[in-house]
Amino acid sequence: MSRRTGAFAVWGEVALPATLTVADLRRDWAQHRAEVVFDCATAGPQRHAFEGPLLRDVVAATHPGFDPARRKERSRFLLSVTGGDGHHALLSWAEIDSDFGAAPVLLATRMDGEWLDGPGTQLVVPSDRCGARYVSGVTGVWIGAFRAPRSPEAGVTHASGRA
Ligand SMILES: Nc1nc2c(c(=O)[nH]1)N[C@H]1C(S)=C(S)[C@@H](COP(=O)(O)O)O[C@H]1N2
Ligand SMILES: [Mo]
Repeated sequence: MSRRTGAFAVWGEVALPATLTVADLRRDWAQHRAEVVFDCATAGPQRHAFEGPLLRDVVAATHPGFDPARRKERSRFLLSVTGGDGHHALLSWAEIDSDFGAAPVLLATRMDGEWLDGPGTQLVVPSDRCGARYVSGVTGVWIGAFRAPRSPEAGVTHASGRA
């Protein structure tokens, strides 16, 4: 069966994976507005007005596998946002976490007054100068901890404790 139009998965190291539509994004979370300008190497600068919930609010509802009280643990998580055409971009959880970068990244429900129910939600990264992470037609948002490869230097142990 093909996915519902505009539906996307929120999955990974989460307790409550979800399949959401643009209608869900509009109904279940506070909507924010962002007027943005981003540059594209091929198409030049573009200006758009987006509305939608904060990515961090939507992902938090799936209960990512970190202790919300432990900032150091949260700082190890990454997100990968994928479009239907295979384009995908990474963010770090710390970029959008209100205790770290607090970037107001959106999953848009509307662009320039047009609803995105048909094309699907679009990632909006107002702090980016380049348009590459404005992933459109989002089909998946993955979140999980990044585990660095072992250092070639022997005997390096992992730090622990509170940040
Ligand atoms: N799904 C998807 N989203 C994407 C891209 C893409 O190739 N696929 N290109 C990105 C780039 S490079 C830019 S500049 C912006 C705007 O691209 P557009 O002018 O093609 O909409 O969309 C971004 N979002
Ligand atoms: Mo671009």
